[in-house]
Amino acid sequence: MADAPFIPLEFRRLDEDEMRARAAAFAAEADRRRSVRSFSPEPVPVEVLEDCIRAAGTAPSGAHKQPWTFALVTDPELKSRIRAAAEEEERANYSGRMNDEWLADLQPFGTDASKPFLEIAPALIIVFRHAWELQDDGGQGQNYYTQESVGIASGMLLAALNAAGLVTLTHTPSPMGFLAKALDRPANERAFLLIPVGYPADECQVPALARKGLDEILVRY
Ligand code: IYR
Repeated sequence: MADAPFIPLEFRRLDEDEMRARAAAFAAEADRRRSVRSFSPEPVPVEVLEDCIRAAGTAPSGAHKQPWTFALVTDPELKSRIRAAAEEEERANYSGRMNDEWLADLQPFGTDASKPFLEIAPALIIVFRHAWELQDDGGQGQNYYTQESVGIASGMLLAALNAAGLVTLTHTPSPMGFLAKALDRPANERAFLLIPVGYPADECQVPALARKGLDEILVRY
């Protein structure tokens, strides 16, 4: 038997009309989210970011180990250092580490090794994955399904930030080992995603993309 105490589930049953309305509204709001690379420097309310991180931290995780840390960076000097280190990796990526097919696939997005948004965006959230559990006595414990757990938490974070009226980019200037170093994270933490957050620049443009329709992503049995 489980030795964790069990408590009654708090569950609010919605009537069907409300379910339909909420599901449709959430889908429409998710569909308005776009990855943004052109940010306004305008600061964002820190409480909003904290609530979004709070929401991310409710994600399910393997054995409820909650194997994540969210580093919130607003310090301009630290953002500059992160930009410089990220651009160094990206220069190596764009000039050899990414193959021709990869570069061709990125062509429509017009990306290159220059990452000014890392300095311009008012906040960066770096999501760290705990590859193993650092115990209070310094020992190493096991974590489980950390990619899945941190992936879910990151998705919830992006959805929460979108719902709060902010824009984001999921950025992966790989390899991202420089982030644990720059932020002095403990030995068990691996950078998983770097998420610039803010408002879009006035002149912000995004690629004209089409999303797959439901018929292309849903198989029914
Ligand atoms: N990390 C690089 C390259 C890049 C890769 C993929 I896959 C993208 O969807 C976008 C960019 C960069 O951020 O430029």
